[in-house]
Amino acid sequence: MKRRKFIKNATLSGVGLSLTSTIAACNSSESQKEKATTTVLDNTETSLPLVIATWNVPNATAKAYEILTNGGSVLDALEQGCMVEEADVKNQSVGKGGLPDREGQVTLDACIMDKYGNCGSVVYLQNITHAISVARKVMEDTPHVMLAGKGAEEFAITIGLKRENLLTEASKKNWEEWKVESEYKPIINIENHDTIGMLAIDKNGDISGACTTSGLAYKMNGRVGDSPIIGSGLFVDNEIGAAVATGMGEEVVKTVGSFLVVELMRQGKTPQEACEEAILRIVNKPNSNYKNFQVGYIAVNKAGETGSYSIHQWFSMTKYQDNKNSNIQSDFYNKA
Ligand code: SD4
Repeated sequence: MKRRKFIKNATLSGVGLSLTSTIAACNSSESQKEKATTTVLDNTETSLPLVIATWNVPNATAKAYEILTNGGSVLDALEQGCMVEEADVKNQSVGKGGLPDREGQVTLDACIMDKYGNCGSVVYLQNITHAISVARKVMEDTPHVMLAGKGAEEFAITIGLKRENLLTEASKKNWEEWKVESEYKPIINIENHDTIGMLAIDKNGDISGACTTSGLAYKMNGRVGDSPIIGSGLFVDNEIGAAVATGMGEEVVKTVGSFLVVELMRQGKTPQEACEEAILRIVNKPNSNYKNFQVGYIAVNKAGETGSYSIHQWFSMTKYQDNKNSNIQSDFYNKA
């Protein structure tokens, strides 16, 4: 019903796509999926702009949506949306207040990719809250794609960002408690509400994406995850769609997850089907110990259809569209 309304009321702006196909509503269980399946008539277009993000981050999507609806650029929307989470010290998987590595150092990874396929990223960035802004400037102002460590930090200073201590008292306390046992074990969904991957389509139908994180808590010093790796943590192809990952970065990197999701959409899969197949690539590996870690994907295609899927329950996607900000529980693999 809701889906029907969505399609009927769709704003006739943007991509000029003509669909004679079936849109399977995403992020729902099989039965919900069936109920919500609706045939879309020729010339029906999706309502734009549209913003989706990993986890429950309504303030971030609201910021991005506000910028897009006020005529701002999609890169401004993504950057400022991500900055909301980076600045929130209560969020312990991104920016200031992020949980540190084993040595007590907070190190950030981030990347951004635009509609032309340009991209920028930073890895092992310290003492700078807004890693996403640095990634954007790497893309826009340098001949490179990726800057790491000290070089990234020095570059951040040249673009006017300030050094600050990212280790808050709360995160320091958590780290000190962890040190008592020093047992490294990924905690499923510890990232909830925090690490942010965001995809947006502007009113012209152009897609871009961004991702920012402090990575896995208590990682080895020097460890870099999937989030700043173009193709793994994030991939955008403005002809097809975009995807972004969250969770155990090592597993995402091994399957070049976000690129895989986009390529599966290129082959005709819906965003939902593509996210599901990318998760299956991980869990169906021989000797996969998927029960011990979480991975989640969200994706959007050029028609504005979205999808999300994870290994375990409680992953969710925040979606802002048609002036409505909603958090949608993701369907998941491990129902045992
Ligand atoms: C990483 N993928 O560093 C990140 C962590 C993450 O939600 O996304 N957490 O592996």
